[in-house]
Parts: sequence; structure tokens; C-alpha cells
Amino acid sequence: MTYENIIFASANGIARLTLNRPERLNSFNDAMHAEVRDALARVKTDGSVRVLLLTGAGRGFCAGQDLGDRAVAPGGEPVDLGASIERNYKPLILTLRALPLPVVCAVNGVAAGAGANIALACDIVVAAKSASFIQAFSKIGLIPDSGGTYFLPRLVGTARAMGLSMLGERLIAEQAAEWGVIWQCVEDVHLHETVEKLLRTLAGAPTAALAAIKRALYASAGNDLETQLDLERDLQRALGRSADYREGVAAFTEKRAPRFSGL
Ligand code: LHQ
Repeated sequence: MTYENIIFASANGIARLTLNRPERLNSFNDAMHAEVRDALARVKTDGSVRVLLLTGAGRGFCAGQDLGDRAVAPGGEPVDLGASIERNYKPLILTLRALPLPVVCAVNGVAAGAGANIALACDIVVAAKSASFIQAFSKIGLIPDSGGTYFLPRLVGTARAMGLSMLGERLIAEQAAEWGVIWQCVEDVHLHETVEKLLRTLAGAPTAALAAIKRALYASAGNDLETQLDLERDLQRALGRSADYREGVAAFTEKRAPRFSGL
């Protein structure tokens, strides 16, 4: 598939996916969804990828659904937004959460509507100081989708989730970091180097362990303690047989840096 709405490249264990409709603040139309789906399928099947970066081209990260798209524009014909979610947004969010490797989101500018929640679906979110998050949905008569009503109360509690969702006000990156919505907020000029360093670190990390960490932390939201302890036991049992555990312990005892294969 040739890409016209995204830029996708993969090298040295790092896959980079850039949403690329800057004149529409990288809002999603059906074509962009299809391309992102294709790229994520490649990440999933390419065993050499150990970390994925998601970012946006130009001054914005992503303004959510392209509101000019005929498929969602309220007009004479009845419009089924549920179909758009079922076809596009739900699989996108579930795929990001299920990828067995870390997904880093570099929020380079405004993240609005589904764009904000796609960022929150990623595992480590770093935002430029000038970036912001807007649950813009209520401004157009909708509810936060793409996982917004799931992620927000878990990240910031019901009170702040409710305020953000009902008021649709801009949450600046610095406050998002203070509230624990995201991992880190950095000066705009430092976003690139911060993210590149993070990507190199994660690409050299024990990928299977990171995948297990991701699975366990996301599962914990729906598990009781005993179920979670069982899950930890099972994941640890599998990791105890991994090459990277062997390498990690060998490197520790030999007082040298580990060389993790990701296996
Ligand atoms: C846009 C958009 C946009 C098209 C900026 N579409 N052109 C799921 C299922 C099905 C259906 C419904 O939705 C969903 C999920 C959703 O995501 S619903 C929420 C959709 N998104 C929004 O409501 C956000 C709309 N955008 C904005 O509120 C502003 O653009 C923000 C606050 C993001 C940025 O404001 P500014 O920095 O002032 O930029 P701007 O508004 O001037 O936008 C720049 C251009 O991008 C502009 O075009 P123009 O031709 O005038 O230069 C905008 O029309 C266009 N654009 N967002 N979602």
C-alpha cells in the first residue's frame, strides 16, 4: 500500500508513524485510517520492530475525526457515527494497546477529540510544552470516544475527567504532566532529542518484558488482586525462560551493560 496521509519508516528496531495531513491538523479521514491500519499490521508482523513512535506532521498532533468527511457529516442523510467507530477508531485503539512492544507518542501540538484519546492509548506520552489536549467532543454534541471515557477517569479520577469532558477546555501539556495524564512535558526545542533518546533506550530494552509489563498494567484495571497476582506469576514464569532474563542476570554478575535481543 502506498501512503498519502501518513509517513511510515522502520529502521534499527524503531518504527515511526507520522500522521501527515498538516493542513487539516492531521485529522482522520477513512483513507488515513486505512493507511494507519496497514502500517500497524506491518509493525505487528515485522519481528525486527521493538518500539513504535506515533507523532504528527506540522503544528498539530491530531484534531480527531475530519469533520468535513462525508461519512460523518450530519446532513440530509442519517449518519451512523457508530459505524465509523466500529470500522476505524475501536480497532485502532485496541491495536495500539495490544501491540507487544512499547508505543511512544510524541505530541508535537494540539491533540483534540479522538486525537487526544489516541495519544492517551499510547504507552509513553511525551508532549511539547506548546501542545495541548482537548476533549472537544461536547462542543459538537458528542461524548469522548476512542477510549476517552475509559482512560480519563483511570488517569485523573472522575472529577477531572468529568470537567475535561463536559467543558471541552484546553488542557495544556504542562498541566497534563502534572495531573499524570502523560509521562512528560518538555520544551518544544527538546521534544525531538528527548523522544529519540527514549526510542533508542526502548529499542535496546528486553522487549518481551516490556510487552508483559504493558499487558499486566493494562489488565490490572479490570482485575482483582488475586487475578493480578496470578497474571504476574504466569508472565514472570514465561520471562524466566527468556534469553533476555539470562542476559540481564549475566550482565549484572559480570558487571557489564546488558545486550538485550528482545527475545
Ligand atoms: C479540521 C479539523 C477537523 C477537519 C482542524 N476536521 N478540519 C468519531 C467518530 C465519528 C464521528 C465523529 O467523531 C469522532 C471522534 C472525534 O474526533 S469528534 C471531534 C472532532 N474534532 C474536533 O472537534 C476538533 C476540531 N478542531 C478544533 O477545535 C480546532 O481546530 C483545534 C482546537 C484543534 C485547533 O484550533 P486552531 O489551532 O485555531 O486551528 P484551526 O481551527 O484554525 O485549524 C487549522 C485548520 O485545520 C483549519 O482549516 P482552514 O482551512 O480554516 O485553515 C481547520 O478547519 C482544520 N481542522 N480540525 N477535526
